[in-house]
Amino acid sequence: MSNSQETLTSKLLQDAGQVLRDNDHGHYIAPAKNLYPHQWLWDSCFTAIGLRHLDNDRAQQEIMSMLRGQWANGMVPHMIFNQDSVQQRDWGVWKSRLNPNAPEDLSTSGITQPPMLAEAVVKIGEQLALPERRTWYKQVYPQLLAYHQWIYKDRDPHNEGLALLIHPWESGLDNTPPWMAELNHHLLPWWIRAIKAVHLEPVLSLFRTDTRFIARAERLSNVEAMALYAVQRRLRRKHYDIGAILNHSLFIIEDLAFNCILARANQHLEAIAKSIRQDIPEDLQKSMDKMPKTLEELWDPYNRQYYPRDFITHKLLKESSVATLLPLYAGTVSQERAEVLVKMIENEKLFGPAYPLPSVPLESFYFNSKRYWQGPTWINMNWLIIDGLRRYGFKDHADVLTESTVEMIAKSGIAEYYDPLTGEPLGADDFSWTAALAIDLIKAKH
Ligand code: 2M8
Repeated sequence: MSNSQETLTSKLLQDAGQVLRDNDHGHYIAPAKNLYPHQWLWDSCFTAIGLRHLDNDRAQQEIMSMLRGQWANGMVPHMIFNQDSVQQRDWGVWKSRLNPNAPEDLSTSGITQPPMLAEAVVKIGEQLALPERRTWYKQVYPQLLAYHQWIYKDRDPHNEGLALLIHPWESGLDNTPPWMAELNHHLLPWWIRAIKAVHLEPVLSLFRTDTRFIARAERLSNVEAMALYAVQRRLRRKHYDIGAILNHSLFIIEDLAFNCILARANQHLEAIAKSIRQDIPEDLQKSMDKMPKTLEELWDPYNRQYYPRDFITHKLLKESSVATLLPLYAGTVSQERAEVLVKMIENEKLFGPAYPLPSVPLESFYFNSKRYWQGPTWINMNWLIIDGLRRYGFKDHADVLTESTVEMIAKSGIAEYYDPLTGEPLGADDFSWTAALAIDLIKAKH
């Protein structure tokens, strides 16, 4: 590493630490100021993964703080709301206590997010000597186990070995093309269709708060944003009860990103259980064992890539996104398949622009280098894919992607996402998981 690169890296480490301190609300670290004042599930996990290098106790606290929100049925909600009065509007929207499983003493959302918890628990454990690591594992295991049991019980009603999602927010890739294509083709509420038909979409801006903080071109379109709220309201009307939702909702997807992360989370859960000499309950083990085979059902032999699947029709939803590459992170696919995915990363027309990895391949109809999950490069996706590349033995690819990612952040600042063509920072400034994962990418490499 040259002297100037070393200076840039050490400046980035300092800035990243500062971002985490600035976004710290005491018991949790918010994703960013203004736009994201609450605690989000996978944000806290990614944040803890980086934070462990600075303060492992605080990283443990971040996980325990997220687990405060766990529902009585085991679900870990995707958000715990900031209790300040200014933020009341947000939890008023959810009214999660309509469901008897929701906690009494704090307000949460009524859906989940990708299960990154087990990964964060293991990464924190790596910082500890064996006896302390076991103590840490024992502390979190009951809640982690309950979460995985809930995933299979509530979200795999047909025992397929794949989890279903009921809202795009659960995928974490909010306006990702496969979900948006489904929404547009079949599921827009009549009032949004009517507004579209008479070209009155701009009026919808009046109902949005996110675009007060972030340029409109960098967020979801008005129709997408309103449609996602409409889906949330439908879930609220069903009191977030999965039985009632499955009876009525058509918007149910076996999401690729979520299931790849679940596959890896299962491996971690098994390792945690083994280390503290616990047996995974038989039902859960049976469900988890289905994973390598069922993930393979999402492979499309014609386009030679993985896709999410419609839960009801079992049709693959053939819109590509960065999730296509996440089977690398899952670690359950064959070396041959992994090589096909690596070729897609190398391809300049797909995932290989100047500042990879774009959240949608460049040749996709949906690609827009600035629009949220429809083109920009996101650091959490890079982190997951780098981790997968290493485990499949693509060390050079992992190193190159790590370097380009760290350089882009050092050059452009700690943003929520980046333009994959220019490296320009987009979305919120001083974004926590970008800061934390930059720290982890730098520290894990040296
Ligand atoms: C974004 O999602 C939230 C809704 O959950 C939003 O748009 O307000 C996504 O990028 C999601 O992955 C992330 O966890 C969240 C907070 O950073 O923001």
